[in-house]
Amino acid sequence: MSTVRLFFALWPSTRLAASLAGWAEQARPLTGGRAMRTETLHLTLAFLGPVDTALADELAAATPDRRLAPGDVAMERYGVFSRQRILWAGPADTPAGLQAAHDDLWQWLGGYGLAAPPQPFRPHVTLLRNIVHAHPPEETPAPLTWRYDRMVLVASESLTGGSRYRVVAQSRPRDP
Ligand code: 2AM
Repeated sequence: MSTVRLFFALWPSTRLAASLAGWAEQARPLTGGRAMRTETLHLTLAFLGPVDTALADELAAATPDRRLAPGDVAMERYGVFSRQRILWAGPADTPAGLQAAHDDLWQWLGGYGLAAPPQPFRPHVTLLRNIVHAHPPEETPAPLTWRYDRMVLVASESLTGGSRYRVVAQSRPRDP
């Protein structure tokens, strides 16, 4: 059986990604670690893991009609996941709209036999991996507002030294 590793994510505009890369740059002298490439920065809504390619095709075909209610999420703090040695940027609290988008998405995915992870949703953008000093820097850059109106379905291919991401589908924005 052939599989593909999939996840749904919010993808930042080029401009927002550049600002987030600035957050990574500010933190790196304090935490160490390896910066994610700017064009790969994202906020995961649902990590599906390896999925049979037939199901992946079905999900990609259905994604355009999974319209998201538009919303925003603040990038306002650094955080670390010390076990994974990750430094991230994200909101102080999960916005209700984003939580609802996450919950709706998993409810829909449940119809395909996929189950949400038991851990609560922690929206974040991974900025640095393999950090050495697992404490978030005290000084935070100016907060950013991320306005989103769609999500993307991404295939992740493992390569030596990282992952390559391929956007395979995206949801249509809602009509104004
Ligand atoms: P991370 O950045 O915190 O590692 C692709 O791997 C995306 O899915 C990343 O944003 C990653 O989050 C997220 N993800 C969530 N759960 C994962 C898991 N169990 N394994 C790999 N990636 C996971």
